[in-house]
Amino acid sequence: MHNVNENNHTGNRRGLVISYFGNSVAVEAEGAVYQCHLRRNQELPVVGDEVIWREEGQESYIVVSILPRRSLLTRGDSRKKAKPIAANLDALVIVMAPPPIFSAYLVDRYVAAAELLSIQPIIVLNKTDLMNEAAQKAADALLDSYRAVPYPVVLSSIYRPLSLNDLTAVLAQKTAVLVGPSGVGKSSIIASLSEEAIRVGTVSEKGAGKHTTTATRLYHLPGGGRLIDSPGVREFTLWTVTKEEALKSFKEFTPYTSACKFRDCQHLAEPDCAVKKAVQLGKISAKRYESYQLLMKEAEKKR
Ligand SMILES: Nc1nc2c(ncn2[C@@H]2O[C@H](COP(=O)(O)OP(=O)(O)OP(=O)(O)O)[C@@H](O)[C@H]2O)c(=O)[nH]1
Ligand SMILES: [Mg+2]
Ligand SMILES: [Zn+2]
Repeated sequence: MHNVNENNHTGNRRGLVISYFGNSVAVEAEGAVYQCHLRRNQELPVVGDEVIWREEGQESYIVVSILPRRSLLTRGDSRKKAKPIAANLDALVIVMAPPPIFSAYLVDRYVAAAELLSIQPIIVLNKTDLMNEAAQKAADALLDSYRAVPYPVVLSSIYRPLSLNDLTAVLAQKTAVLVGPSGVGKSSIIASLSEEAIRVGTVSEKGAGKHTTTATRLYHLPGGGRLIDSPGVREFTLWTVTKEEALKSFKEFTPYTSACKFRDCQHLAEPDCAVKKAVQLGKISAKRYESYQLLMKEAEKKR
């Protein structure tokens, strides 16, 4: 928070938003972090934003503007207003724990969000150390729906450090946000991958009990790449997905849709639907199709 180059104190500088506090943000620039205030009428920066900022008075900093965003992930809060979570993402890491926590529907909501933002969804099943052989088989069957699309699937446990290598490989040089229910191990995974996260104290010491994340924060990976930790989702309604969006976001349907009898087929009750036929033949996961039907039903209600 100190040592601003004296020659630069009137000049605009560029930085990366690593944390957000309501009326200020932490901006990282050339290895240092500056707490920058926000003006009342300015567009709010979010974690992952590249911003222009400057010093305004002694050790007082302000955000001047936000550089254009590559992507912006939002979620609906209780008032059904879109609430931004993070910007400039390349990947969405969807973290789950073994059943009964695992929710295919929630995974599919996130996958749809990633597809609509054109960012890479990665599905992580964490806490695999808690599963016996039978549970592992059942989990593998669930995950096959995603491998078939294909989406990257990683089985991990923070007690088996090697299991995180696949994740590190997929995330190299990328900016990714970890999302998923509270307690699945998002912060623990980040702490296993980033020394910086341990220093900041993103998780409590092993066995010291629960330490729920309350603020979104960005961490650097040692080999390049950035991981954003976010609070676990408590509400189930994440986004208002329209029918058009739901139709677009199941990308494994695409090779079949041109063979549907109706050009505007929604793959629900229509006759001669090639998507439904593919589901019956096991070429499209029945579980994924079930999520699709639920999303379409939800979209119908919101019209
Ligand atoms: N057995 C086991 N426990 C784990 C694993 N990963 C995390 N945990 C434990 O699960 C608990 C919750 O982990 P967190 O990392 O805080 O979970 P989170 O997803 O960040 O939760 P929120 O911040 O509330 O969203 C902690 O007690 C961790 O030690 C794992 O791979 N195996
Ligand atoms: Mg956490
Ligand atoms: Zn169809």
